[in-house]
Amino acid sequence: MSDIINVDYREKIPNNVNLTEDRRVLKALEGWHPGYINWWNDMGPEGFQEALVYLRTAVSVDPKGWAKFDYVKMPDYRWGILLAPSEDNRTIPFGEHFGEPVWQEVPGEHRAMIRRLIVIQGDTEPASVEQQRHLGKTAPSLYDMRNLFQINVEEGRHLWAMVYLLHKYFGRDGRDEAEELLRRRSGSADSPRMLGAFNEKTPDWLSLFMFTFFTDRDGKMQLESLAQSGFDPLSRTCRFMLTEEAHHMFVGETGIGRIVQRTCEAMKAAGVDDAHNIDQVRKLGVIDLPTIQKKLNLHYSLSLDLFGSEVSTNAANAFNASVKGRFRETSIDDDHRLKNDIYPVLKLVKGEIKRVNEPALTAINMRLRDDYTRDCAKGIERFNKIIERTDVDFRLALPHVAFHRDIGEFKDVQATPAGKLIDDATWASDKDQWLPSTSDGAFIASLMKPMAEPGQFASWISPPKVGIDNRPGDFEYVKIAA
Ligand code: BYC
Repeated sequence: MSDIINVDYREKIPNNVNLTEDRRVLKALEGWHPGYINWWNDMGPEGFQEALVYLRTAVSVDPKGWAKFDYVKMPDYRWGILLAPSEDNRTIPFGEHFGEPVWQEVPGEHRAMIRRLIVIQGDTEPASVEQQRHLGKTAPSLYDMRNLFQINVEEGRHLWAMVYLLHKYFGRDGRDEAEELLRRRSGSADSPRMLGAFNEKTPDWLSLFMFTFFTDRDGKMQLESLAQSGFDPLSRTCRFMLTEEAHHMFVGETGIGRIVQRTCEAMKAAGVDDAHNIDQVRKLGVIDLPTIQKKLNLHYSLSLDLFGSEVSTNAANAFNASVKGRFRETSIDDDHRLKNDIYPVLKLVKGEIKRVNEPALTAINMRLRDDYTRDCAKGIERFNKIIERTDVDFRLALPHVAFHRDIGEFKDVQATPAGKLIDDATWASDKDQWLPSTSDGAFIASLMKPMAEPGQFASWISPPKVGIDNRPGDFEYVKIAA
């Protein structure tokens, strides 16, 4: 079968997988579609379903020319099934099937494992839309509002991507899982989303930017690992999703950067030198840097939990089975089987945090998390450069991996952001210094006033350097009263 680079938009479900000739899957997806639209109408961006949003739609999976921008009402967005082109003669890059041709069908012995990974991935996508659904109402500008909605429709598309795999390759149980993906709800007591961070609230725009910086970056790492998969349709799906994920992280990184910039500039203009004088800084109508640090602590620690336990037989089995690889697997210089390798893991040993060598195969999650931490740290340094350029004396930092954890080695202990183990009483009395407190939340909430005129920006965030699709600063990214 030749590769289809361009996406067929004449179809009800745009796709580059030849759906018209795959009657069974087409029918299954057409059956799922109304439930999806109901979900979008119930759980998608609240209050803006009729607005015209300047959105990007993928028209081709060719990296050079795949975007088309236009005003679209979100429920009319063309959610489609898009896979990256298949690579000629691709072979499995790791695990016990290393070097064999990739699979075009699901191998029976790995069926349950692959389905589980697809379901977990699929579950996060609608969860994030649910978490962010109320944020349109407090957008700091039309530019930011448009970026939020772009992310939301793309998360919707990522759900479609996983649902396609379930319908195409998993028969009846795939169909049942696809229904369940529309039934669970973020934060619900009865049927919550599967992973912790996706049941948390995203109460304000600083949280949104932290989420897209930290949690979408976990998405990038997980998608990169799944893109290595021996199951080629999963690999190709994830490869295309990664191109969209990049924009989500861009929104997070530039969002935090613009907030930091604005805070530092306002401090300088008012002659406030002490970044820790929170009251003085807050009076300027900007978010003080210590509170930004607290939000960072929260979202980084929640996102670390998404990597699972440091030492995990699930992860070892998935690697061994050639189902889920490592970050940039093909550029790692080793045997890609990890039969005799070791990897250092941070563990709790007799009440102390120590580095312990573990079989590299069971330490796959730890390795991915380390790659993630390095990626996050680079971003934090870029924020520190912004602060340095304004001469404000403050540095942002990632907290220790033992801080505020619910999964893995450190879930039963308490630690400070510096990594000092503390007892429960100290944690209870001091945690408001490290995590956003109720009053921090109330202060940030007081700043969340919508800015709905083109070119207008809230007091606490700098305008972006360039517009989306090179549009000018006062471009009307969202026509609200459509
Ligand atoms: N919360 O061996 P363990 C994204 C469970 S984000 C709740 O420690 P494993 C996006 C685990 O399920 C990326 N439960 O971990 C971003 C297992 O339960 P069972 C999403 C958890 O399996 C922003 C047990 O604990 N994609 O795309 O090696 C916006 C022991 O598991 C958690 C993926 O995650 C948790 N945090 O690794 C939109 C990729 N952690 O089965 C989208 C697919 C562990 O014993 N998922 N458990 O009942 C995976 O690769 C792995 O399942 C995990 C866990 C990394 C999640």
